[in-house]
Amino acid sequence: MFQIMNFERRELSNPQLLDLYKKILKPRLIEEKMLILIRQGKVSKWFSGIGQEAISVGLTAALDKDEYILPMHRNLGVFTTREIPLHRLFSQWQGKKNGFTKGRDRSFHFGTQEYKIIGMISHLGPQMGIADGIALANKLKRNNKITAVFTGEGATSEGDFHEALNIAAVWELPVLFVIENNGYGLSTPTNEQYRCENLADKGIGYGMESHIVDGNNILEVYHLISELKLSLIENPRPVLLEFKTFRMRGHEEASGTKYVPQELMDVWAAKDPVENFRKYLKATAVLSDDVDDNIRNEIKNEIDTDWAKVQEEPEIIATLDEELNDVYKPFEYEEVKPNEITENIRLIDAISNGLKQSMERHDNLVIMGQDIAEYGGAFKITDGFVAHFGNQRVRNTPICESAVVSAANGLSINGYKAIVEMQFADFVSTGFNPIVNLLAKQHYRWQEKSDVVVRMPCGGGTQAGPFHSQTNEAWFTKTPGLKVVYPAFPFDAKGLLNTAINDPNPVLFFEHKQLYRSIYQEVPKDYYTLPFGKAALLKEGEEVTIISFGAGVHWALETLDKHPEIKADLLDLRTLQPMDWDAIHTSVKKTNKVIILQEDTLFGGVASDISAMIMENCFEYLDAPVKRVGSLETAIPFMKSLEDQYLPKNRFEKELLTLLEY
Ligand SMILES: Cc1ncc(C[n+]2csc(CCOP(=O)(O)OP(=O)(O)O)c2C)c(N)n1
Repeated sequence: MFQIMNFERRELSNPQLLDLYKKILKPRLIEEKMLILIRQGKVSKWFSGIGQEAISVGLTAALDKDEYILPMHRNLGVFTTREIPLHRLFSQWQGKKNGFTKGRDRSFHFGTQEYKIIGMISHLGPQMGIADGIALANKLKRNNKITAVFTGEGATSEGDFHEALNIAAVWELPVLFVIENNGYGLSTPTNEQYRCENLADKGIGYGMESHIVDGNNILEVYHLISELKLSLIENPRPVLLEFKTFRMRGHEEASGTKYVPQELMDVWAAKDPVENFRKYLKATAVLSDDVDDNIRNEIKNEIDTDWAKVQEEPEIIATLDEELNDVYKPFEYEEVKPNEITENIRLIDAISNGLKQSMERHDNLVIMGQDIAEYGGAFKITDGFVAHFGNQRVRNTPICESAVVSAANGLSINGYKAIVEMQFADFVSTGFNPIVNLLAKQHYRWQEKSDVVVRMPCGGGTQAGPFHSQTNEAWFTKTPGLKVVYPAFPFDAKGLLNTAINDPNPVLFFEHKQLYRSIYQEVPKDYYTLPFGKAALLKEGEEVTIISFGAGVHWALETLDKHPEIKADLLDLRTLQPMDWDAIHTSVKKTNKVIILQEDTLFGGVASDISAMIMENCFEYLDAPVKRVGSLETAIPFMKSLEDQYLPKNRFEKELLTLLEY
């Protein structure tokens, strides 16, 4: 009933062929068991890779064990071919502790450094950018390793696909981009997904070699990947591979296949990758019936034993400590004291200075951003860096924030530290997904750090209009897993940036553009660090607490200069996540009145949460309602008169005086 496909063994010995057979049979038998368990209600969700195993298995078998593979939700064969003990996989799927995510993420949504497999986040596309970063790290290490990343044909419609392929092409990264074209993205057939004849045709648009491969023929897959592996070592480059295959079951088990024409199912059933390979091995006398039976029984026993073992593992018990402690990777802050030799420099110089000294300190630190290399960046912060550190570590990127942030995460996974400079903080929106979903959640999900700093030139007052003036810290303070730093002075900026770079967690580092060249301070010439989570008490007084950060601190200082009679505590928060709640509570308990000044629009901003925390913790100390002052609830306008009205600077004085009179 199965057609014999054209298998070519080339130099493969009988034991090698049998080994490949065992490898392709294993995921199939596991899946067959899973299908039974689903019917018994013992497994809830299952994304089947039946019919697609030759790709996962053939590719993984051809790569070295220490070469990173980034699979998707149908690539069980990658995990089994890397020989992850089955009970660990089962634990993962059952949400038990011996899995890879402590019950925090399901199915194949995990990574493991032990097996050099980096699993997906649900958003599909970011995988490809991570692969770029991993491959870049390999290239910088000159270790001759290649990286393979999987995607379905559906996810090739995502911008991340384009961005990642483009970066890989421009940077000549040794990445295999593996498209498993299985006919459907959930219920969407390929003709509603893309218009070119073959997805491999897109390679030409990226200046990239591409191949169309029979994804159901394990030997074709294995030989091609083996050849490419050698070829990529000789000539590092990305290659686009379109594997033609078919999804034989529903998108996931519950969703069925009603929309798939039966004749299509029949055609592809005849091309079953496991059955055809078995037929070939039997026809060529490599595999006998007895040996086949033994192999099957052995795998089935392993599955049953490991499944039984996992049933005995206890269910996860939720504890607050364990959950909260895993959001961030523990970071041992190393204090490097500022030395006394200082220079009077601007905020922008302090940032540049800190960056440079951190680049010297960490030879695994890579900076990426648009126009940051020879041009020195939009604000010239990295001017001269290429001459000093070379263009491998100071990298111009194409305009593609999403894949660059994902690549930064890939660098981190493969032993580097990464800084991404947003040209303007506003443009982080096109890199938002990987920041809040990938970087922020990675440590909590599978205990892997994301050693990335995203630098954010932000803020208004420069008449730059709605898309070059925003201060969007609240987009990120909302998301557990991110740290958010927002200095107002050169001294703080340099010390906090150095700490941000040392910290293995993802940090959003806000740099106010209007302060860049207007604020001077004596700043130590040498390297030093400052701790996160410590507000600075800039002024002390008993009447009122003023809480602010960034440009707001300077507006508050101006107001206090104008009103020397006001006796205020002025707290500059410096970091928003972590927040120095102790400093806030201590001051409020002393002054009994509080006003919070933020540059962002009010609703949903940091001031609102500070206000709520004060209400909850200091209510009985308050002599007046907590006052928040922020920008108008509009986009930030361009013309000066409009921008002046929008920003809270001019309203702050009035609100402060009103509060004092309450
Ligand atoms: C950004 C995003 N949009 C939508 C989804 C929902 N979704 C999950 S898988 C999937 C289909 C993916 O199709 P394809 O890439 O071809 O992979 P396949 O499932 O066929 O292997 C969709 C729409 C998602 N996970 N992420």
